[in-house]
Amino acid sequence: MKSIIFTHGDSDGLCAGALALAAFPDSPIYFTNAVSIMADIENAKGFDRVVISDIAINIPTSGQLKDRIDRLAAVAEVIYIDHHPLPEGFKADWLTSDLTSSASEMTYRYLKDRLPRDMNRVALYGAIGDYRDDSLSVYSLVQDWDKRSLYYQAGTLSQGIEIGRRDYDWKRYLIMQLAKNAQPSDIQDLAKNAQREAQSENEMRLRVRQDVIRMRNLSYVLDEKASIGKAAIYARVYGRTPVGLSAEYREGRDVYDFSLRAIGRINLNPVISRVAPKHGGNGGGHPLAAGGRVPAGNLKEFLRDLDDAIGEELGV
Ligand SMILES: [Mn+2]
Repeated sequence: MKSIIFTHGDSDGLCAGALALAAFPDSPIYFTNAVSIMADIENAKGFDRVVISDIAINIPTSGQLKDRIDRLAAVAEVIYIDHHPLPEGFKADWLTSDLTSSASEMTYRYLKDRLPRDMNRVALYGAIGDYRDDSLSVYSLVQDWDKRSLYYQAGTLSQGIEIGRRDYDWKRYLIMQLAKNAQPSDIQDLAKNAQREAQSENEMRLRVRQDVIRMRNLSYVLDEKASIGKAAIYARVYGRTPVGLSAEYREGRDVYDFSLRAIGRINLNPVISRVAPKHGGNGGGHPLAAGGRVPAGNLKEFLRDLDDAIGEELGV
């Protein structure tokens, strides 16, 4: 059977892809996302098995995507594994969805019979990389390992891929190494990049501590030239608000890309999907981690509105 794998380029996506590759050796690997999947899926023509992991189903294109994959599923085995929120009422036989788990853990469990048990280590790197390492089901796998060594490896992977984010040949090589259960610390360039990234993250953290602007429920920083997700965490911490945001100006498009991180009882996904479009933008994500894009001219107004909306959501 000829298989093909589509996955995301973050650490959860890499690990899910590596598990799929270990189960179905020699499959070609494509990196995609919720937007590009519509075009990329055409590459699945002629394959008997199609694995798609860690790719969210976008609301605006969900109908089209379902049609396309239904047609594919009529002639091939389709395994679609994802943990992002689904469009309302979305159902498909080919879909495995769980909002509380990582795509890597789900892929491991789905393909378990085809994988050596030791490969659960790769699933754990992905779960840790996606902050989905606090469930009971993950904990039962963590017990197979020394926790300190495990987190060192997971950290090396997620830090190491912050450098060379768009180098997909490099990421394909990483998937092949992970599929062999190679340790991230033994992949030389990855380990070196992780060390560099740790250093620049620390410098960024100190900058954010200086630069953070605090609103009532939201603290933010702009153009920190670092991972916007991590800068959002430190904005939240040093701004001492439940939500942190980091935004970065994108020259060519005259927009800001932003990332949000929260703690406590809030669901950022509906808040962002409501507020961003009011300012000509879009966005969404998970309860405690979300992101999106707004036109540069509307940023300040968007932030004020968002601050209010978070307040309403929190009932303060
Ligand atoms: Mn992902």
